[in-house]
Amino acid sequence: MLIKSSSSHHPTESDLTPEAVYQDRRLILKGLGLGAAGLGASLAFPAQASLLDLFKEKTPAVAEGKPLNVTPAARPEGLVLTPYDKATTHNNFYELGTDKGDPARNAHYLKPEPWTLKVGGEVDKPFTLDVWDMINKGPLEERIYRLRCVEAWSMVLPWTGISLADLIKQAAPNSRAKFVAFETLYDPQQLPGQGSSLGGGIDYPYVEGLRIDEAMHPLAFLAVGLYGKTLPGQNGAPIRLVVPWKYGFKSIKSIVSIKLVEEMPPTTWNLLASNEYGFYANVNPQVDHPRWSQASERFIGEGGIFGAKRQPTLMFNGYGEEVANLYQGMDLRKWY
Ligand SMILES: Nc1nc2c(c(=O)[nH]1)N[C@H]1C(S)=C(S)[C@@H](COP(=O)(O)O)O[C@H]1N2
Ligand SMILES: [Mo]
Repeated sequence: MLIKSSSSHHPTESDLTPEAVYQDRRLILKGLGLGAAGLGASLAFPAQASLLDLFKEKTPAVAEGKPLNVTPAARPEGLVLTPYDKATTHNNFYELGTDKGDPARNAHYLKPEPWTLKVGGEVDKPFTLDVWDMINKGPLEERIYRLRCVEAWSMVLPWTGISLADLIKQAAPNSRAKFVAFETLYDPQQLPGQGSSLGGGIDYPYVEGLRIDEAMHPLAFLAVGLYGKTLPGQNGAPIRLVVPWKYGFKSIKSIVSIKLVEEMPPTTWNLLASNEYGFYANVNPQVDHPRWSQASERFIGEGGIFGAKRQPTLMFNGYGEEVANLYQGMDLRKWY
């Protein structure tokens, strides 16, 4: 039996600070500290008044996507899905604001149509994908995946999309291709947080990466839809990565570039705080975040995050049988 006494544990801020604050990644960002500034994040910024007004104008609206041509996946027994309205109003997309409701409020700035995605780097056949052509032609498939944010909340979502490996294979990677680097659109007109402190002071564009064997794993997915409809802006329209065994920040949104590279590419949250966010970021209940435990999570269902029941976090977010072999012989404490 596992008995956790608080004294045997390193002292965590959870004993002193409300959960919403201590699991707040914004606290490490430039211009923010513990206390009032952290709580009133966007208001505490000396932001341009006009832009701030724009941001507060609209209340978070539930997104309306266009129906996609996809056969629904079987609903797995015993897994409750996060409702569409929760999945589209509780988001992390800092380029559209750092509060959970900001991305839904500000998604109207993002114009996902038309959209091109470049696939290149260490490949024999680089190409530019017309994303809407791909969406319209299909075939698309639906996958129901768990999503576990590093902030210790989780969802279960039905994504529509294509396998990442299938797309990468079309570019014919050469023998120097060891990693895959992903990049979000850079356009402060469409992603206003990129041009002001409302984006948390992060250096944009948001970048992410995978080792090539991770990227080629059959579970790695490029989503173009949610609940059988086109992806809302706040969820990363029109195309975003979904890597279900890793913390949510690996699942980069609104991507314009996929580049095969030789060296491990830089990744946004690792650049910001390398002691808190590693390159691998595999969901691991045994390796705590320096500021909070990763042993359990709040599942966002009908009731939203407040009052949501805690449930144990699963190794590799429940996908260990499929992916554990990718990390054989690696010390997952070191390679967090
Ligand atoms: N470009 C970009 N991609 C991003 C983020 C972001 O801020 N910018 N946030 C990440 C984080 S922390 C999470 S948990 C997921 C959230 O996806 P969702 O809002 O669709 O649930 O998106 C990830 N992708
Ligand atoms: Mo996240």
